Amino acid sequence: MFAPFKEYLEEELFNRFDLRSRSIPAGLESNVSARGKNPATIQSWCYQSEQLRKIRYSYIDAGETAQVFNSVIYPAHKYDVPLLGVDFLSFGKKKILIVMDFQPLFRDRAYVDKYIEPMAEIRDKYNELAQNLEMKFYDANQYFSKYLLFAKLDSETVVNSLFPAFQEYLELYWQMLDQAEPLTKPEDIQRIVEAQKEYDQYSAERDPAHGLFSSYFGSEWSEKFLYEFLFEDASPLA
Ligand code: BLA
Repeated sequence: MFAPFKEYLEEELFNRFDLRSRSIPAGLESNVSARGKNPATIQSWCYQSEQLRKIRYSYIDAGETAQVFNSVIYPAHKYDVPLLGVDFLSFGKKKILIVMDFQPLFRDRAYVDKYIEPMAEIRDKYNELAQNLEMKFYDANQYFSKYLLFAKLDSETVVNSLFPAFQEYLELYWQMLDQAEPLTKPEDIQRIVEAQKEYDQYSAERDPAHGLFSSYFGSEWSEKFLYEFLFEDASPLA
């Protein structure tokens, strides 16, 4: 279902950045579920470049039952650029939930004007992808922008509308990165270190996938996957 999105992202990354592999802790790169009647696999990839500190994406394939494409791109700490977040989930053909956003590290006016307002033009072309759904796990005012794509879709809309929107948001994201002025003062950079770390902590504590991971791969593996790979700067004890 979301394989073309993953392939498009990979092509873009490899064409635009000088990527190096970034290690994934042993045992977390992939897993196969031994449970249930539908075999489920999860596979993850992780890279870095000069501009991007951590690029990770994962694909869960449980056949008809579940397909998930999840990705977060973390800019280098010298950039205050938002994180790029993607969470596309399909549970059977009927239940498809998509989320994509430039996840803001700060909420002040200057930040929003610089990094969020430019999304408006694209967002306005894709009303069917922004449905004002209520968030149950997360707080919409933290680490989400007002121009996020958040919708329940059918598979036709995924192809006809989500795919072009995905391409346009990615293009804008690369542009923002290219135009970003690197911070030079240690205290400014430290502020980004902290903000990205808080994002990991917040996300690890609320991740709605915990139950899904646990049901397929067991709670021990899930806990490790969350705290040692997906959100590795979060502390399970904090
Ligand atoms: C919701 N994301 C979900 C749900 C699951 C996942 C199972 C609940 C779906 C439901 O309502 O039934 C799945 N999350 C995952 C998976 C991974 C993960 C598989 O981290 C990792 C491999 N989530 C993100 C990112 C964004 C995001 C980067 O990981 C930002 C774009 C958003 N996911 C997001 C939102 C919801 C969601 C906003 C709805 C949650 C809510 O209602 O509060």
